[in-house]
Amino acid sequence: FSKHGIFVERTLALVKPDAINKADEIETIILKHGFTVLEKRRITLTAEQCSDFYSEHYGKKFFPSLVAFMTSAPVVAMVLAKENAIQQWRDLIGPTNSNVAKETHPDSSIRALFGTNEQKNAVHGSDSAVSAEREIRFFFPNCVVEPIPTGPPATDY
Ligand code: RTP
Ligand code: MG
Repeated sequence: FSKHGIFVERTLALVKPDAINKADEIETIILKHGFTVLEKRRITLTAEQCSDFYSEHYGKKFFPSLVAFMTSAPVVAMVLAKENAIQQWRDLIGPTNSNVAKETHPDSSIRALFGTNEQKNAVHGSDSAVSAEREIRFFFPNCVVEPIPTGPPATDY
């Protein structure tokens, strides 16, 4: 909370290349779950941009394949706002591996509904407040980071 009003948490969502043709359908689900889409852009990542975005995974066995996948077609990046948005969005997308998601959350998980396997899993979600801030800035460098004031401007006495 801030003196300016209620802080509504924000997170970064990506529709990944394997689900790019389902981006509108996925956005409809996002809105149905009470998120607000504050920002949206469609972009084809370069290998350099993707390596930077997923730098926490640099050196892992799946990294080269992840970069090839994520640069194979456009992604849709969105800033989502909602109370507890980071955890709420991670809950809605489900487990990383879409095959696991299909076992555990067959009807509700976006990764179960639109993904294929441990790599082609349809969507991304920031995993912490620090990641969310970094990832929002990555795609939307001009995005306002302060809480949005609600009500009349504060008066100083
Ligand atoms: P994301 O960052 O995309 O939201 O996914 P996540 O937190 O659930 O999973 P993370 O461990 O951060 O992995 C990032 C993405 O790398 C691909 N991946 N491939 N064993 C594999 O082949 C493997 N493991 C992960 C997935 O696309 C995963 O979402
Ligand atoms: Mg991750």
